[in-house]
Amino acid sequence: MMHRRSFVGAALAAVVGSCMARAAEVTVGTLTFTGGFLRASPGTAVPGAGFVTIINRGAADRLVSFASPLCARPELHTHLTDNGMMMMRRVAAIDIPADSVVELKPGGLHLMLIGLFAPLKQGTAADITLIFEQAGPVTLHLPVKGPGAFN
Ligand SMILES: [Cu+2]
Repeated sequence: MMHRRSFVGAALAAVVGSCMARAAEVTVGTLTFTGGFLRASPGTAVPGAGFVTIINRGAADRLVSFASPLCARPELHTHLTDNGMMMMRRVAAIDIPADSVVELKPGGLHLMLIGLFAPLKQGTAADITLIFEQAGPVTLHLPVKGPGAFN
């Protein structure tokens, strides 16, 4: 199973990896990942974006970075409004409070794939490895949806 190594460090690795790797929802330890997707990007000049909802049924954790073979510079971003202008800002980490749901979604927190090596084509899928302070790395196989997709 090619995505098995995604679930490094989790006690449930074998169980989860064998049957859930390609499903829309993945659970690793106390974290469940659902509704993840990337947005199609027509070229490589504009960064790609990724989104996923993280459900935490355990103690607090933090998303500290992510890794991807798709781009040179993966960054965690948020949106904020400055003088009525919607802008994106890099954040050092994303807090995942205990027993919480944290949504990475268009217009809010997101994964920014800067320096794409190739266009992200709708209908394909790609691996994104989220790196948590406590849970460690978790690789998700995310579908690439249309450039304006909201979920
Ligand atoms: Cu961004």
